[in-house]
Amino acid sequence: MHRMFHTTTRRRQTSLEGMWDFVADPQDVGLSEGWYSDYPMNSLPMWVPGVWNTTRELLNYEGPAWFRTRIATEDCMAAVLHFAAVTHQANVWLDGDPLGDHYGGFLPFHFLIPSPEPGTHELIVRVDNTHDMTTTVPSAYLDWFRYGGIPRPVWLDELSGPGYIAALRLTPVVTHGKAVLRVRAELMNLSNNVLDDIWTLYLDGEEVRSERVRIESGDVQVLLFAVDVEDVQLWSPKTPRLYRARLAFAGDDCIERTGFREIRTDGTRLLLNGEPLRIAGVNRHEDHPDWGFALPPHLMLRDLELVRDLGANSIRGSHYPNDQRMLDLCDERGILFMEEIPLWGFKAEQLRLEMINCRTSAMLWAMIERDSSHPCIWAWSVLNECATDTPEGRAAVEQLVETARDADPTRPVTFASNRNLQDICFDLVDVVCVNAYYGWYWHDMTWSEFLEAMRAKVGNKPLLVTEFGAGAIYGWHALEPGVVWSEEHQQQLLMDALTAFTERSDLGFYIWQFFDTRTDRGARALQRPRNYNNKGLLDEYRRPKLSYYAVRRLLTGKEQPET
Ligand code: ADA
Repeated sequence: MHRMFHTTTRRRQTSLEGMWDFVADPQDVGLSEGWYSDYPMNSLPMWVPGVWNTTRELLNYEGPAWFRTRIATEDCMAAVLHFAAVTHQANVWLDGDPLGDHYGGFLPFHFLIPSPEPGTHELIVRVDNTHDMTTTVPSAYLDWFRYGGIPRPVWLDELSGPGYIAALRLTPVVTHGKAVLRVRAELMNLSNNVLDDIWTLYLDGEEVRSERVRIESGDVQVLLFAVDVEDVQLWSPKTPRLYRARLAFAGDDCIERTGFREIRTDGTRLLLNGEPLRIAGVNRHEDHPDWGFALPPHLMLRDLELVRDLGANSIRGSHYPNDQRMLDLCDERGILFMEEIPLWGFKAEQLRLEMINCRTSAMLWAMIERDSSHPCIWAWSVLNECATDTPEGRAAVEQLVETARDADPTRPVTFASNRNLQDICFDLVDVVCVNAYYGWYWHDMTWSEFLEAMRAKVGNKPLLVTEFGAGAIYGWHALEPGVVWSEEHQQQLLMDALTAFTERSDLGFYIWQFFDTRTDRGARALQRPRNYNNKGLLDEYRRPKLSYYAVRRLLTGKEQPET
């Protein structure tokens, strides 16, 4: 399932999860040799959704690769082929004909296939995970692994028509306890005749709005409206009340889920439903040694159980739009989420490039379009550790913040800086986020001095330390203090930071990071033993280090279990 709930009652939905055929194309000859209609014989089996890097001989493969599967359609008016994510460039053919392409490794896309012939069809996808310094987002400079593949679900919807709901976007808004659901939908007429029919929106099974529309053959009608939700039950971490919205139109329907809560800033504070909210969170990559970033839902759930056990109330989905099922689970469990686009570590000269600007704005728009219904998302983050101490950085932040506010005026917008006291963009955002590694990379100030200086710079705005941490190799111990990579030293540095944070009432935080993650072998390989970023509270198999228990004690008062 591509979500944690059923998304339709009308469409015939087929998951394309399974073993697909796979051929790597290191010489990049597939396009000129026409592999889209003449697929090579020497294929390997490859699990979808998955990344090819979990196949031993392909661990470090970067470049184009070709996937193939077969899909079966019955008699229908149209079919829609959905990809929840392909990393990073996808070109898609059906029976040798191009369906289209998409760039952006963490966001969904789909193709409408009008009146497909009943029977079996050959689906071929060319995937390219090449990273470079001038056109791709993320770039080739990274501190996570360059996985490639089709890491999230692929599925086919068959439509009986004549109506097709081509898009449904919900934005829940609460102001002073009054709830409104903003709806944007696209209705299409698939038939050859004029369609004169009624659409209806249901909330938790009750009809809340219905209207007649008249749509010419092949045309699309955009619906844009808001409905008041009376006697709303608010979503909160303690009572994560969700509502089910169903839009029905002329033989089609779409189901989405949402929750109503108010999130706003008030001076240095964040308020959730009018109550002060203190973020105590963890940074989490989508990563596991056996799955890369194609985590199956039961592992997402397990991670969330550990977040809960730790006593954290939020996840920063560093550093890209997460699988939507993870957000569904956070909605259900009342875990807040900060979501980000993968604009990571870009320098001024890269931020000047037209291609980068276009791609990042498109990603930000698409992320918000996909996720505005999720009550767990409390902030959009537009970048991480870019040159926000330069005019190019400022121009990029200006453009991205404007895009985010246009796409969703209801949530705070932020970015994560490591330019900190030199940053020139904090006035552009609602919440200031800084990454700082005192005691690990940095030694020029104490935490208290840094936080004091940051507060003076930022003034009357919420301030979060979105990253801080230290590395430790799981199971590596030292009696003496200060031994780098020991669990004891990591614990000491994290506690030093958290003690300084808890002395202040005006600060939220996200620990870097929840568990160890496989990382790039590039520039920083010598600072990354095992080719892992070892700053996890847990190791990559989610085995706890001393820091896990120390943070848990601080956040929940719970002691380390006796073994
Ligand atoms: C940065 C970056 C993280 C990670 C971290 C580290 O702050 O945002 O992705 O690379 O540093 O471990 O050094």
